[in-house]
Amino acid sequence: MKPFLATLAVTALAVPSLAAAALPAVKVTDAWCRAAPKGALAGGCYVTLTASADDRLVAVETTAAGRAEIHTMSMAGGVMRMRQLADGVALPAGKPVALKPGAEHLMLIGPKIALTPGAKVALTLRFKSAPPVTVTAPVKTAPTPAMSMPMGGH
Ligand SMILES: [Cu+2]
Repeated sequence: MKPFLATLAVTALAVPSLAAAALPAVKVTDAWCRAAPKGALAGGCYVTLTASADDRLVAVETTAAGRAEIHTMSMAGGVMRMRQLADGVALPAGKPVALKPGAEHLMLIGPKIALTPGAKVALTLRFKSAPPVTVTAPVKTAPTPAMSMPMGGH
């Protein structure tokens, strides 16, 4: 059976156009990172994700920080709390999912660059099904006044 399977694999690679049409994809728009004071221990980044088929954002990577995590923010007993989403964010087919301040967001832990307006942060987003997407998120000051939040104001 082995030679037969190998032939199949080669055939599949030889017709990338057919394979590409069926591949799920996630469109990433409106990527930005919130400006943070010099020496901040963490910073938030935000994107809008639109998946072509049901998918899930499972990880984020960047060279601009020690590591990056997917967080959610919620109110618990009148206190704003943030926690890491171990299983990521669900992306229903065709529905734009906005990661935004006060809700789901990407968190840069230990930024290696100054998060000042005009700086750029390259983010690689990994999905359950779709291939990874790398975007460049400009650093901007928040469009709305920053809410007071625990864990260092991010
Ligand atoms: Cu966070």
